[in-house]
Amino acid sequence: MKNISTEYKEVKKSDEHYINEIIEAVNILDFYSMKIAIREAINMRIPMVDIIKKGVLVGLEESGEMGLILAAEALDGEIISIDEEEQKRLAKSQNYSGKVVIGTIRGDIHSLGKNIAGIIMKSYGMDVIDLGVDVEPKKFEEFAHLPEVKVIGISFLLSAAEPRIKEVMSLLKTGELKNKVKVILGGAAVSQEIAEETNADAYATDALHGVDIIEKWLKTKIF
Ligand code: B12
Repeated sequence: MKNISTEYKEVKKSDEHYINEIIEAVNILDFYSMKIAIREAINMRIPMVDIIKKGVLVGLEESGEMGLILAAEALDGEIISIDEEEQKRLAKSQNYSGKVVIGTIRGDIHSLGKNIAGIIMKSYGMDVIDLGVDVEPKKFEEFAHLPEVKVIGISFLLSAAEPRIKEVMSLLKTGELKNKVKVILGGAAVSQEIAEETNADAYATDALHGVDIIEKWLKTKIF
């Protein structure tokens, strides 16, 4: 008969096996193997944060931008197919007070980075409302008024959409919303300069960086 510690080691060993399959698939840029490996890891109930941090992100160290695009598609496709309850079970159990609203700015239809950021936020146990792509500035404002919303995360890949970012910021940084919500920008068009020009509270160099910033905001309850 196995004792508990042996069983525990066996579970850990098999987790590692599934994580290695993800790393390997991302390394060799094999999209279908990525999907299968991610799906198997999900079926094994491996926490989402481990699938991403120990699997996908480690694999990406070798495979560059094409790997990022493929892995983002693969993750996105697999996560979307599991229901909200299961997603919550796979997330870190954290108690954050406040919801995060994300969306890609009006005029911009790039979705992969925003989706990955959303998946990582959910894997941390954050409550996320995803408004999709091509989101009107007014819509961000409308959601910012919801009592539980504390953070607005805007994805922004097309430089031409900068005036829309300024429009959102002028709606969110005035009146009662000024001290109610924090705004973080993410995506390829974002830089320190853009964050300063638009008056955003922060910008993310990548999704994990963004989630760290949001986690600090939600934990320190500075609202
Ligand atoms: C894939 C892609 C597309 C796909 C998008 C598919 C999809 N469903 O998203 C398609 C083919 C549709 C597309 C279309 C276009 N594209 Co395009 N596209 C890209 C490409 C190659 C990769 C983007 C991507 O998905 N990366 C992978 C993801 C995972 O990375 P990411 O978006 O950077 O996100 C990461 C972080 O930034 C962060 N993040 C992102 N959002 C957020 C949000 C928050 C809140 C947080 C915290 C973090 C966060 O998290 C992610 C993980 O770390 C980039 C090149 C590049 N270097 O970015 C060009 C690029 C963005 N595209 C570009 C252009 C010009 C276009 C088109 C106008 C082309 C055309 N002439 O039609 C159209 C735009 C149409 C429109 N109205 O939006 C330009 C933009 C240039 C600029 N500075 O304005 C780029 C930079 C290519 C280039 N070098 O010229 N594109």
